[in-house]
Amino acid sequence: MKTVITYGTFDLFHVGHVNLLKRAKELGDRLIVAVSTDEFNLQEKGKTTIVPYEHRVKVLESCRYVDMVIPEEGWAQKEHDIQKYAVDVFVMGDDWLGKFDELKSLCEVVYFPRTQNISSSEIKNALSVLAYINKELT
Ligand code: C2G
Repeated sequence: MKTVITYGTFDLFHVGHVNLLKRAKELGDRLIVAVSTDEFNLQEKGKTTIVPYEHRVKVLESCRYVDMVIPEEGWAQKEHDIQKYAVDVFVMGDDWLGKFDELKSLCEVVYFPRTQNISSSEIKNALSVLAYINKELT
């Protein structure tokens, strides 16, 4: 069985995430997704999410391309995960191009092109503009 793994926040789940997960699953038989915990996002990425960790896990578990969801609690867990789950392929979007090449000694590393014109932060910004307009109009 060929195992693929990818990591991310997956806040405000959108088509860019779906495209990545679909492509990742097409590389193997089993796709594991490591979802950043709220603590990891805040402490290590300096970002807060709209959707809490538990809900982001449930959304990913409902995705047809995802076979297993595990927590991402730190930058350094990837090597351990690759060995623990006998991972064959590590996948990320190309906004991370080259950042995880050290994992090439453990498994194949693939960076897929990001889906253009969609991101969780763009959705967040749009929502805050709408909330502002709504507040001004009422
Ligand atoms: N992605 C994409 N196209 C988009 C948006 C995101 O292909 N329009 C990809 C990203 O490249 C990433 C995955 O979807 O591979 C998840 O994106 P994020 O939730 O933004 O992940 P990030 O916060 O970058 O966390 O250890 C790795 C980090 O946890 C990655």
